[in-house]
Amino acid sequence: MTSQNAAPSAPRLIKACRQEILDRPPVWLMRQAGRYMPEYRAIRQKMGFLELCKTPDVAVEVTMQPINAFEMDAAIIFSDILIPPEAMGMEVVFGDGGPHFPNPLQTAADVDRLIIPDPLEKTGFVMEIIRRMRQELASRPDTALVGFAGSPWTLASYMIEGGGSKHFAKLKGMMYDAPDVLHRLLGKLAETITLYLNAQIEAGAQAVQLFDTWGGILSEAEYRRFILPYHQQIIRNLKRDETPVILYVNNSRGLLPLMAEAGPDVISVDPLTSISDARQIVGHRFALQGNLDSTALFSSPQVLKPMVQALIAEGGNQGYIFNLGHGILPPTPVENVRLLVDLVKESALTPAHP
Ligand code: 1CP
Repeated sequence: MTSQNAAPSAPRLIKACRQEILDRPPVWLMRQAGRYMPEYRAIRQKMGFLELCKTPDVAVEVTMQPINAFEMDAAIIFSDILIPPEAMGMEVVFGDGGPHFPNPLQTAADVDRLIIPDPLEKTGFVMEIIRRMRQELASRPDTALVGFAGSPWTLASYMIEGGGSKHFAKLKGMMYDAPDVLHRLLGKLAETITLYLNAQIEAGAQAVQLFDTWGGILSEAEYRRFILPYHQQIIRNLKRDETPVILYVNNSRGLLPLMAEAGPDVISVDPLTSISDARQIVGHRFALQGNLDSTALFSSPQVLKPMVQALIAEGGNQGYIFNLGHGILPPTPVENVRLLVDLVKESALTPAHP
């Protein structure tokens, strides 16, 4: 993918993924639709989370809420990483304390019972959201549509622990005691996620992001065994000629070279490594995304503004996407989100081409 071959109409985010020189970086925020927005909370009063994910009309409305309110350069489809595990045959419940699986995986037989779902048959509602979103964005050709999935390791953590976890004792227990069973699960998940993301690309997702929220709990040697091969398998098998792949790993300090080995187009950097250090570590083959600390959005505008401006200057206008280092937090003040997006959009670093 060279800039000479790029379609002139590609959205700003896609141009940044291809490392084209821009007048300013694109901006979007991980988990930009959600509980910090009063419009989202109003819809959630009337509807459960899973029902929302499976009702394309409403999911499209929620996907558009941050775009209508703040005009980010990308929309991320409203869904959750735990939709594919449900399609594989696991019951998932989204409660007030976060999602959980009432019957977590414990044995080899539990893993063997999981199916590799046909993404259209079992998760057709996600593809429908994507198709409708592309129609919705037809009048905003510079706003990209981002699809996503959880990575096998992070999905396995929820499926084995039964929900969020502090120590990941069950997951690591399987890793130490029954690594072959864990590999079988990770292999099934990699196959499922490859099919799922390719279906999203076919439905119209213009970039896809792989979320490895819990990738950072492993040592480099363990990451090389239990995460990297599955990232490589997924990324190698995606239909990505025109669709960049963004890889996000939280707590990725020390793991950035291994993220690079997975071969994505974009490396999404968490808040613990500076963008300049990340660039030094991974080189210029990758665009970078990130990495404002989500809690910076709780600061006063006087404090937030110079932080955002410094990050815009550090990231630059080639191969950089402004984002947070992790998802936006529910108590985030809406006015600070507006300030952040406006600052990036006003930042024009070089004059636009005539
Ligand atoms: O109560 C509610 O309204 C539900 C809250 C909520 C929302 C808004 C959940 C439950 N999921 C989502 C949407 C979501 N989740 C999106 C799309 C929205 C957007 O980006 O605008 C995305 C991309 C996710 C991805 C996701 N879900 C991740 C990976 C990203 C990350 O931030 O690390 C993870 C780990 C999940 C699991 C999950 N789903 C929901 C919660 C509260 C959690 C975290 C559970 C935990 O504590 O481990």
